[in-house]
Amino acid sequence: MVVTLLDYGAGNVRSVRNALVKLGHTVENVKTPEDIVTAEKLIFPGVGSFGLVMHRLQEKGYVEPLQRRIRENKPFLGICVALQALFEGSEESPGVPGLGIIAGQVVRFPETQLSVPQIGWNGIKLQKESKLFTGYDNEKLYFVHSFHAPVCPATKDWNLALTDYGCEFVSAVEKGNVSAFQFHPEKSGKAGLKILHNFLTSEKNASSVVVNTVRQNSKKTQIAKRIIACLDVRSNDAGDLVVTKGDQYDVRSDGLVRNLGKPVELARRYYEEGADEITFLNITGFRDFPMQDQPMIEVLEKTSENVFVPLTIGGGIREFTASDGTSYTSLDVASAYFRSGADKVSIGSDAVYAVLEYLQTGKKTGKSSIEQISQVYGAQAVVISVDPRRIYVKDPVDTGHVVIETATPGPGGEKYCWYQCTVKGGREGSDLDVVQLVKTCQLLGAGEILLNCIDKDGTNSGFDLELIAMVKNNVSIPVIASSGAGKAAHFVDAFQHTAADAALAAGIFHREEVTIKEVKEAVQAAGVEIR
Ligand code: 1PR
Repeated sequence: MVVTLLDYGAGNVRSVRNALVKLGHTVENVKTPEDIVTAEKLIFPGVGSFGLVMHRLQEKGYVEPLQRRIRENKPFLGICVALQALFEGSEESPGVPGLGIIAGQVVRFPETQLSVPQIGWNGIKLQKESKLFTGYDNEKLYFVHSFHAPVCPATKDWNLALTDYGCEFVSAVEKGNVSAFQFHPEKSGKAGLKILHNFLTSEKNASSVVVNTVRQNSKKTQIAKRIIACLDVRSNDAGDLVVTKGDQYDVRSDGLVRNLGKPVELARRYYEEGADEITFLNITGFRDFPMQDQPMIEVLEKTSENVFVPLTIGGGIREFTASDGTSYTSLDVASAYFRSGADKVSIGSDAVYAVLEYLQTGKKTGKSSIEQISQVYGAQAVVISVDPRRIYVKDPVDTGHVVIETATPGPGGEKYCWYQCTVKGGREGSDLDVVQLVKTCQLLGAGEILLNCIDKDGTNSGFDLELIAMVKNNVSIPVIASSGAGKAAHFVDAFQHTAADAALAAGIFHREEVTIKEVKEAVQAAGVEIR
């Protein structure tokens, strides 16, 4: 079948396109407003903020045709912000009118104990029978958003599924042939592909009236803790792009860069084994300019053809002037990655520079990579990769930094330490501590923290729980625990002793010491919610 995609050039719609191709369909883009009305099946993947989406639709003259298509009950599927766009407006972009199909306003998640944005795999409670969920077996689906459609009388006829995250919100709507999901089916693994398949193959509903038989699961849904596989990528001495792995960031063994496999193949293996997310870090990105480093773009393009869980890319997200004088903003670099299949970008060194600049003036410039990318793609697309190392001190006073008393004393028996932020893969230190960094990054618009630890990296000795707990206490955005996992029990520790939202590992997975399945079994056996 020919599926029409409403791609207005805002971000990663490659994943939706790839999912449709994988399901055997041909994808065409909307080229004129008329295409919106005449398309047989229309998919609208919303990317970016509510205001940005509506602005682009207005600009291209798509608002009226969309309203008409929906009024005429022609097959329509909206994803993420596209569900929100069906409403009259959103707290995210006050004063910007939505499509106005459903009465009411989209609102921000309440400040609770839970991290905002909601990033991860959550359940749904189906409210009525729907062909879209034929064969669906209560699997968790992937969500990433800070704003949601509240359950209210105006949504009653539309509610297809509800989800709990601090409050109950509308996670899917359907009326006749018009449907929209807050979750991302194209990023929800095999369960998501099945739902997309159902949308594409279901016959048209003759009328917009639906049978309102409440079906199943009214049990509260819970977000799962995520298990992430990380691939540190760089060129080896023969010039091949390889997955490598360091010990405390030293990736050479006997003078040569360790080679643990090919990025695209390894990523696919981890997807098949049940990884909730895959992260690629171009670890020499501070040196090589990524826009000229085509292999990383290619890695993303190829990976996203077969991997239907979220992909993060880090390394070299910063502004750059090439030798021919062409200037690239960090937004240009990030956009190239989003277009190639990334869902999130991870900023390392440049976040440290941005925070140092902010702390000097106390003023946002709007020009940092964090601000620029967050503004266009939303906070949830901006991860900060932190590379801290412990600085031990005998006395906690007068360091000018947030110091903790540690259960692991330093080499001279020091009982206190602070965490110094580094740049260029730990090659240079800074006078910034990890708490200053993460708090300021959140203020500048970051949506998630990937918390490495140089002291722990590659040691197999377990995560630095003191570091993770401290960072978690200082931000409300999700935190990914990273560095040091050596066995499944270490993941259990991370989730039982800290409030980490996800845990990431590299070495143990690459060396096949522990599988993702074993990690998940151990975590689940400990009573932690898992996918
Ligand atoms: O500074 O924006 O160009 O980004 C560079 C990125 O590359 C940063 O995210 C930085 O963490 C990463 N990086 C730079 N050098 C290295 C290195 O290893 N020499 N890798 C490096 C950092 C850390 C983790 C690792 C975990 C888990 N890798 O991501 O995968 O520690 O490892 P484990 O489970 O084996 O212990 P920029």
